[in-house]
Amino acid sequence: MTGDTRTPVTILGLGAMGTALAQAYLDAGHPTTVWNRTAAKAAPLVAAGAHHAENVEDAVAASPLVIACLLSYETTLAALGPAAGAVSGRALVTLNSGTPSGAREMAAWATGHGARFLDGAIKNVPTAVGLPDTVLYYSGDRSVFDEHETTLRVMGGDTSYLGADADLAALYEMAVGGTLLPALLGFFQGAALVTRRGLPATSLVRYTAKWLEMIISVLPVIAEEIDTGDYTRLPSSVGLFHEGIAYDHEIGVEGDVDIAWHLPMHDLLRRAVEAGHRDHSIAALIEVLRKPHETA
Ligand code: FVH
Repeated sequence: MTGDTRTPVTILGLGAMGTALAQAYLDAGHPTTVWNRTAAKAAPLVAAGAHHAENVEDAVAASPLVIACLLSYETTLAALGPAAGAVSGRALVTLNSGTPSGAREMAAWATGHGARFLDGAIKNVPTAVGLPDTVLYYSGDRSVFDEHETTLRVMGGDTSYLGADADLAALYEMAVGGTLLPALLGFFQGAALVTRRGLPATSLVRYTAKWLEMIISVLPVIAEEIDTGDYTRLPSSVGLFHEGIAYDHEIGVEGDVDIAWHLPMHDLLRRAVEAGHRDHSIAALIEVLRKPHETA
């Protein structure tokens, strides 16, 4: 295949992620148009062969596939405003973080102006763009995914379509992303403890990585317990974690670290015990985390 036969792509937003996406398309030989609010950020990509559009309307008009990677749905809507007349008939893909309601608003704007809309999420860092196992998932207009799947895979090989509801990708983006900060905080607490003892944080990595692998190994069982409401399979009970509350407080004092981030989790554990889940698997915490549906 020659470069001429590859789908022209426009990238809107040249932050860390948008720049990596544009570079991936240039590397893959796609005619690539770029636009950014702060135009100076386009210079390295132009030097690498990208076409720089002076305004967002020209950027949208330049390609059948327009990929926006701005900060949020709000900033994407604001940036695309002047291009409202140009999006009709084009495939518009958004790749920012945000909530499902933001995705629905974005989808309503895009389809209301005649665009074929696909929302997506990239679950990795900019340096992982283009790698075979980099995860991206999409939802919305299936025809956009089917028509441009090969082109979308340039951004990451582990690419999938979740469904026709435009807000599904944002739902999964938030649902998967929720693990990140608690997991990192756990590592930071461990690093605070060992560095206070004069040991390097790097000495933890091997063991924490194994611990994370263990968590990965039990996720399927935990998920099945949640889906069935039968919290009897995983042999790690709410009661066991409840006992551990005391250790968190003790290590906070002994290691001189702030354990305040544990307190809401301790509260969940206490409420789960009060609700009768002491002998249930830790997956039963979802019963106190998930608020009851309000009836209208
Ligand atoms: N970077 C990462 O590791 C994560 C990985 C997972 C997914 N996220 C999400 O991707 C979106 C973009 O992230 P980013 O890393 O590219 O973000 P920045 O480097 O901060 O660039 C932000 C771009 O958005 C433009 N922008 C912001 N506000 C406006 C606005 N009002 N109008 C027009 N453009 C706007 C900004 O333009 P400028 O400041 O350069 O002029 C950048 O192009 C994000 O949702 C992550 O959560 C990345």
